[in-house]
Amino acid sequence: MSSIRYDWTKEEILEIYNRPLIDLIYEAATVHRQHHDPTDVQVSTLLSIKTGGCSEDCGYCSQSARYQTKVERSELLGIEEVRKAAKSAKQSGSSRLCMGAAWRNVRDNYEFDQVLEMVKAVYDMDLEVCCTLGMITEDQAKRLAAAGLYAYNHNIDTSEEYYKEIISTRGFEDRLKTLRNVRKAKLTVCSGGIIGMGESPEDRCNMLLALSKLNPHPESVPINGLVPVEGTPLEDQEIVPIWDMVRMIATTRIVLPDTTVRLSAGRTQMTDEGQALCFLAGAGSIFAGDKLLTTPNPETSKDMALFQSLGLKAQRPYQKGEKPTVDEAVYKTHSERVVKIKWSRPGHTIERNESASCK
Ligand code: SAM
Ligand code: DTB
Ligand code: SF4
Repeated sequence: MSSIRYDWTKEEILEIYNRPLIDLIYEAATVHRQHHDPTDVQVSTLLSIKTGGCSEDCGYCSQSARYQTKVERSELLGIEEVRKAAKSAKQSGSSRLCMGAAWRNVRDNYEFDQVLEMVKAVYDMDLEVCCTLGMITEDQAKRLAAAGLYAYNHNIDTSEEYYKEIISTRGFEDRLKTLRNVRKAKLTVCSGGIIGMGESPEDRCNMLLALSKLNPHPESVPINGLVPVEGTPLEDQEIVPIWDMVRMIATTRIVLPDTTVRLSAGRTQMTDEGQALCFLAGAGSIFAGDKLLTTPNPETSKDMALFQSLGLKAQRPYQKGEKPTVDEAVYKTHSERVVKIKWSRPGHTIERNESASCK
């Protein structure tokens, strides 16, 4: 059984990444079998609960307000729309619903209250609930946990060195800070990145090095192949070669043996045989459903046929951890919390102007 290491070096990871592919896949498949059931695949469905109009400038993103893409901005979804999406995700075999919002960070307002209600509603349907809402504070992470959240997705995206080429409106350290806040709330961490943005093999390995320094390692690491979106600065990037995707999945598998490696965006650009190699190299999870957040993904029926051919099965919820408990007292609404703070300042009394409030 390979050990869980937090002391990997750049050189070691790069040496793994550059091995002859045939040896690399063999070793990754061996590690995969030591730590996971290779026929078991965790399947998540994505739901964009707030689309477009984001203030950040992430160079790959269809949802940044800074680029002219075909994505239309929408308001936050209502609870019923979320329940409906969760029901259909469950019926199609997903064990997790991942709700994404095009936000730089979470603000303590009525919209966050609504997200907490969404989390609780999906939790009550016995699905694992994941959110990806941008940067969050420790308090916000704790309120999400109290509402029944199981995982928080926040990608480091690339190496610290290459990060500045892709995003200027927040730093690599900001991403790590949110991951620390997520851990303080005892949520499981989902953090990975994208390949195919013009980064070097060293950048890919340095991203894995940064993930390997997180203690404990993230429970889930998504490896996304860039989906070049018209209107974004990365619209003309070549589709990442399948061999790079397999190499990256295999290297992630070896460096983070206990982690679930998620074969994420970019699957519509791959053949069935290419995806089969990714599963062989240690991918243990996918996003299912014909849409990711704003870009296409393979049809569920196509994925099910692939699972059938490869002898894979979709994992049931909470196979890798306990169902969290809901703490009604902690995930109180913003207005309830604000009132509490306002009237509890020691030594400070506020006179109510009753006649004015009647007017
Ligand atoms: N706003 C939140 C954030 O940035 O954390 C959540 C949503 S964001 C769309 C989630 C992740 O999706 C990004 O960190 C990035 O890794 C991935 N992603 C976004 N656009 C992509 C694209 N065009 N191709 C591949 N991955 C993409
Ligand atoms: C992740 O790493 N990949 C997912 C999920 N986390 C939120 C998102 C992929 C988005 C692909 C581009 C889009 O559909 O907008
Ligand atoms: Fe906004 Fe997230 Fe897209 Fe960056 S990746 S522009 S933070 S939605």
